This record gives sequence, C-alpha cells and structure tokens, in this order.
Amino acid sequence: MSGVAVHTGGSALPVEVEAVELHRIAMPLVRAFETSFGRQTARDVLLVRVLTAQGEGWGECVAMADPVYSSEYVEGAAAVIRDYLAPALLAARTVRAAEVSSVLGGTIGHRMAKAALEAAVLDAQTRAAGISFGEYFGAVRPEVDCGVSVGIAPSIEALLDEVSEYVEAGYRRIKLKIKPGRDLEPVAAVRSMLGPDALLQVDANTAYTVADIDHLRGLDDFGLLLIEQPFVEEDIAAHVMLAKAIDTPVCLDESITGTAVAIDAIERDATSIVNIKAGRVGGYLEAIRIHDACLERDVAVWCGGMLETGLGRAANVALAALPGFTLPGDTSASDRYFADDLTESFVLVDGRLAVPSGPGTGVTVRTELVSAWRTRPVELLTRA
Ligand code: NPQ
Ligand code: MG
Repeated sequence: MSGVAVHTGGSALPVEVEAVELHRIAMPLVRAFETSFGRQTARDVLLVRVLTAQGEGWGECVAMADPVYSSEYVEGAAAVIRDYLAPALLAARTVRAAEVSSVLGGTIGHRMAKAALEAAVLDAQTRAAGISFGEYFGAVRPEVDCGVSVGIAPSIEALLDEVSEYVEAGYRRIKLKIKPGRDLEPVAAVRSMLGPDALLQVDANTAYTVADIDHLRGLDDFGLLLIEQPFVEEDIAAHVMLAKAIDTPVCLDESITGTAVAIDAIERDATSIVNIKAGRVGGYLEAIRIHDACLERDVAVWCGGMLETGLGRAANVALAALPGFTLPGDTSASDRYFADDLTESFVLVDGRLAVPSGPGTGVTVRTELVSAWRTRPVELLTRA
C-alpha cells in the first residue's frame, strides 16, 4: 500500500540564509538516566539558529556530549558545522529544506549535525510560509501516543517505583533499558507488576554479542513488543541470527542510518519494526523517507527520542503523527527529563502529546533560558 501524501516538496518558497549561530547550553536532568553505555545527569545541547532574509529558524542537534551512543558528539558536531556545513549552506545562499541534504552532501556522515541545520532551515521556511511541521510532513492525527524510556535502576524496588510513576502519569508504553546482568530479572519484575496487557519493550543499546543469543531467548517469557538494538550498529547479520532464534520482534535503532540501510535490514529480516530518529538519519526529510519505505512494506515504525528539549520534541511529535507511526514513541512529556523546558512545556494528556499547530515547529525558544543556561559563547558564522 502507498499513496500517502507527504508534502516534503511543497509549495514553500526557499529562504536566503544570511548567518548561522551555534548555541551551547546545559540542562540538568530531573533524574540520572543510565543506559548500557553510561549514566547521564545533564543534557549538553547544541542549538542551531539560522538567520534568513525571510526570518529565523531554530534546530536542535541530538548528539550527546560523548561519542557513546554513536560516533557523533557535541563538540564534533559544532566543529563540522563551523568548518564544513555552515560554509556550504551559506555558499548556497538560497535554499529549500528539501535541498539541504544535497547542499551538505560534500561532507560524509555527521548526520546529527546535518539534521540540526536542516531542521533550522525547515523551521525558517515553514514559518515564512505560515505552515506547521505537521502540515509540511503530512501529519494525520492531532496528537500522538506516548511511551517512556526508563533507565537502568540501582535496584528492582527503585525500578518498580519509577515505572509506577510513569504508569500513573498515563504513559501508554514502557521501555526498559537493559544490559548484561540487568535484564531478565528486572523485566520479569516489571511485567508482573504491570500485568500481561501493558505494552512493554526493552533497549540494549548494543550491549550484547551473538554469544548471548541463548540468554536473550529468555526474554520470550515476558510478552515484549520488541527488543531494540542488542548488537553493534554494523552487525546486521547478528540481528538476523537473533530474529531467527527468538519470538520477540527485533527492532533496530543505531543501525538504521538511512533509507537504504533500513530497506536492506528489513529485506534481510534483521528488523521487523523500525525506530526512527531524525537526528540519527540526517534529518526529518530522510526520516520521512524511511517512514514511507516501511509503510510500503507494512513494517511498523515508532519515533525514538534523544532527550530532546521542547524544540526537538515539537518536531518529533509532528513526525510521530505520520500514518506509519503505529506504536507509541519515546516522545515523552517535558517533565520526564527537565524541570523547566526550553520552549512551552509538553504536557501528557491521556497518555498523548498534542502536535503543535503553529507555523514552523510551533514552539518558541525561550531565549532568556538559552542565555541563562549557556555554557560557551555564541558562535556567529557568516559568509566568507
Ligand atoms: C535510545 N534514547 O533509544 C536512546 C538513547 C539515549 C530515550 O532511550 C543523553 C542524550 C542521554 C541522549 C541516553 C532513549 C541519552 C541520550 C540514551 C540518548 O537508544
Ligand atoms: Mg535505542
């Protein structure tokens, strides 16, 4: 099936990019977030602001402070934008969001950095045109079902307390971070607390190897929606082996770096559900292409999260409103991560977040907070 209108070409006029600004901020997390790759207590965020003749646009870079989720990291993203990406964008002068990936195509990789710039151009362009990200993307619903990602907890008791809080808040799906030694037991405890019908899934962030396949088969007892990314990013074959060996559906996150990889992984039966994160794949427009490819193949997708501020969250919620996003995403409310958000806060209502309807991302960056939380001087990049 296909025939779903995705308005990524659109009638939107291009913008004339005059300057690019890089803003670095730090936001404390309301609670430490532990995954198989480490424990985070704050979010170090790179924001990109483009100044155009038609108005400004903001984009959020999802790279983490350290290269532990993927090879990208905040300082590296700032450097590649400063030295390569912003100069290419400024040289192009007049650009539509749909052209940004080819304008930046002379640089290999660095997808999170590219995604941030594309998002900023998309924000400026759609604001100037008076349309929202949801309208531009082809959103088909006014609000999206939300899940929550739960870090590795210090004890089973602490884990059950935290999960209970989220159930109370109305989240429609729970995702538990797992790693070797912290898997079957916590998952069993949460499943027995939630009962058999609750939507529950796990994410290993590449912490296992094929030697663990027998052990991972133990997860089949818990009626999980899926297991996310057990093995390293490059090892599609290992995921094929696991998918053959267990009943729990395998879902790739880190491995899916673009549409071609997604189609290949689906055709090889390495993944039967796909986590889509715009930053990981180089932007929202590539994310939509993956969504379309999955929809055509009847592969369910869901929107991942990278502890975005309200800026990135707004765009994720618009993406998650596309028709193929049939599972709740890691599109949590602002207060899951932050005491105070960078934009209007996103509040869970009946387990859902509303898709912003105003022009562009539909949210406003609170520039007084950007100033208050700044950790580096602003960098202003202009045409050579
Ligand atoms: C995932 N996200 O799906 C990631 C990885 C992740 C919501 O589980 C700081 C910044 C800490 C980004 C921890 C969720 C992070 C981060 C985990 C991303 O694999
Ligand atoms: Mg993941």
